[in-house]
Amino acid sequence: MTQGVLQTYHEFLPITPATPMITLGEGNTPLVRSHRLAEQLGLDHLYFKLEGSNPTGSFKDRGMVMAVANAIENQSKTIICASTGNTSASAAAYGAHCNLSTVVLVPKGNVARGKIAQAIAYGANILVIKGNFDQALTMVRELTRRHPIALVNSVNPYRIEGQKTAAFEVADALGDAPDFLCIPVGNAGNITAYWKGFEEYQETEHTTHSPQMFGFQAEGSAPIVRGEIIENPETIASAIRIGNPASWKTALEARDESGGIIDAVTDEEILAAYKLLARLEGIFCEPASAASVAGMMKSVAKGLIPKDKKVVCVLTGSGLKDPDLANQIADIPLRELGTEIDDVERAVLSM
Ligand code: AN7
Repeated sequence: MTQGVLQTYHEFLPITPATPMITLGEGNTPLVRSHRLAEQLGLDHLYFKLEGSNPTGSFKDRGMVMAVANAIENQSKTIICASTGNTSASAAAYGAHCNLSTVVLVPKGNVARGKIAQAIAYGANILVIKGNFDQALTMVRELTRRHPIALVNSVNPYRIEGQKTAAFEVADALGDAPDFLCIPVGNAGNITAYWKGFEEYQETEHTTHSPQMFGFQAEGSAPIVRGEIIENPETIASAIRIGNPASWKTALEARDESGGIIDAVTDEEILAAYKLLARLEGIFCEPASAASVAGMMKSVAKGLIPKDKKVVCVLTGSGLKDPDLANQIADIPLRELGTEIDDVERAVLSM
């Protein structure tokens, strides 16, 4: 039976005798060695952490299971979040699993269709906000100050605690920490969580060092890179379309304490990486996730990542979340044929 992250890493988590040990099978995701992309780039040790393999298709489940367990421990009956999509899908799933009422605020027109479908399927109360993620987050923070509703965005420290387990898994799989950890940055909870995990693993002598943290924002939504709040963030990677990250300060700490960088990648670079991953590696991630690979490629080209180092790119969510995008940018024509074997044979042989 699957253990889940609460059981597996309980000694590192804020678990008490009253914490319900819930799980939907989150964590224990694959760390896949790059095959063709590494060869193309001349990298000796490139790996992908496939967080799309979590129960709702993103890394959010690691933090959500901890935050929801804590909400139950605190006798909450309702959980709430603002979301660019994945947090709402995850909250809705764990809310359903634990018989909580789940409320999600999502920005109108900028959430991938698969993520909305998940929130609907799991039975969440969905409020579509005529505003962006940052405005929705401000509202849920205020609402949870006014009412006894549990906030399950990553401003909730239990989310960070759960999400740091991904760093443990990476280190466990490699036998030590990698040299570089490339990760997309939106609200900056995940880079904060990975850094906390790597630091704790080094302190407890599970690893000998911690990686340089390389975080990547989308060019049109890069407040940390620019050093200022972006009022109207834009990017095709809707998951990281965030202009005022809640964990800004701890992202800078992760960068500076690890000797890393936080840089921006363009939508074109994100889409190029998204296609390469699918076509060269057989890995279909969502565009926000591809930002880590786009950033890794940029950093290799700049000489910031030496080719003999161990590099892990975190692929935060599944490509199936956003089927519209895959179809929009498709450059492989679909060919319609009848049931004449000769026609089909000709088509097959002409490929
Ligand atoms: C696939 O779901 O913010 O830097 O509301 O869905 O920890 O915010 C999602 C973020 C990267 C960025 N990749 O992580 C939300 C939300 C994917 C994501 C990020 C998100 P953070």
